[in-house]
Amino acid sequence: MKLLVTGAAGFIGVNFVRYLLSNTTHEVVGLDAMTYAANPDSLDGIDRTRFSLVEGDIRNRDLVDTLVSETDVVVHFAAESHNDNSISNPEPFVTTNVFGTFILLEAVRRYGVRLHHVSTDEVFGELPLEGGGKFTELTAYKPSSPYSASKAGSDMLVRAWTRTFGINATLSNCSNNFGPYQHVEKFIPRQITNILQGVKPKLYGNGKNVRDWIHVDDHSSALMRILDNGQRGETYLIGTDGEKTNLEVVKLLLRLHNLPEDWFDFVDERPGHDMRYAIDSTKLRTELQWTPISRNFEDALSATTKWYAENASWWEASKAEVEIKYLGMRQ
Ligand code: NAD
Ligand code: TDX
Repeated sequence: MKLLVTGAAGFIGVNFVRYLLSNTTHEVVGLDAMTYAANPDSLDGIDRTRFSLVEGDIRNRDLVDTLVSETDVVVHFAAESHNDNSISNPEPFVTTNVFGTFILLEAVRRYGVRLHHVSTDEVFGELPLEGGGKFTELTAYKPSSPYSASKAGSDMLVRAWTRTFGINATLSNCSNNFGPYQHVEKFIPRQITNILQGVKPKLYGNGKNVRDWIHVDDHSSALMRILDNGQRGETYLIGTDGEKTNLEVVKLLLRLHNLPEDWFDFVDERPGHDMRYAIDSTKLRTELQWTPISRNFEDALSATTKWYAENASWWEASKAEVEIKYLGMRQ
């Protein structure tokens, strides 16, 4: 089988491509615009006999048409993905996440190609800290940020194209990923690389916000299961019951580095900051018999920390740019 993976040079895309090449005999073509979020070094060592990368934009109708016409399945990761960026400059979020998904949908409709659309739990908005239950496939959409609104828009387009045009699509909404190759603008890599550079971790607001962490390899295995057994038109929520406050994550990172547990700064709050996310993945586990690897969060975080310590050349240049950007954003 031949898969077209959009966003293949980004964090989850590159981990998924590596997972696919190790666990299947599929051929993979990656499509990536190589924005600031993509790092060409992430593709080092990937078996090029079964993988090739096309540098291009999902908003390019002719390019997308040609690539989709030559593929069996599209797995769509490409997106602008960072909430803070969506607050300072929302436009590419609308054009890539909404319009880009529209271009892909029209192409899969034209050529009768299967699509899996990768989305986020943020489309559901926030849960309260206490007594809010968890998100399920039936939770109503209530996005808070320009990022989550643009992802919600893309999900809605996928659902409409499935119902009205009968395209063969599935959709998944996953919780917060962590692992190797994640851009240093994101919470966990930012704090790890701060510590590695002798800088205190930075917590927004009061640090009590909760995220439901999943290792990126569990996201990949869930996507594989959906590609193999998912039912046309269905949505699946992906998560591994990994709720932690941001403060807990920072304290754990400090402990892993033998630093005092109060060695961090509180900085300005993120506007519109969602309080809590939590995924109920019962449908995926029961209907598709998906089981994540049972990982200890502390061990997985420690392995991720080790990866960043051993791969400083992968992140140092973008770290400098990111911290300049954050300086202008909040203190
Ligand atoms: P990322 O920002 O690391 O990677 C996104 C990739 O898409 C980059 O390589 C970028 O160059 C590419 N891209 C951006 N605009 C493009 C365009 N117009 N045309 C072609 N390529 C373009 O993001 P990520 O964290 O790997 O997220 C991947 C997908 O998973 C996104 O759709 C995101 O919404 C979703 N998701 C992410 C998380 C998470 O925790 N990171 C959780 C759930 C869902
Ligand atoms: O320096 C920081 N300090 C801090 O306290 C940063 C960068 C973040 N935070 C907080 C904000 C969030 O509560 O940490 C939490 C996680 O922040 P992000 O890594 O920016 O993730 P989040 O906003 O939760 O969104 C992520 O998960 C869902 C991904 O970026 C999205 O692409 C995905 O859809």
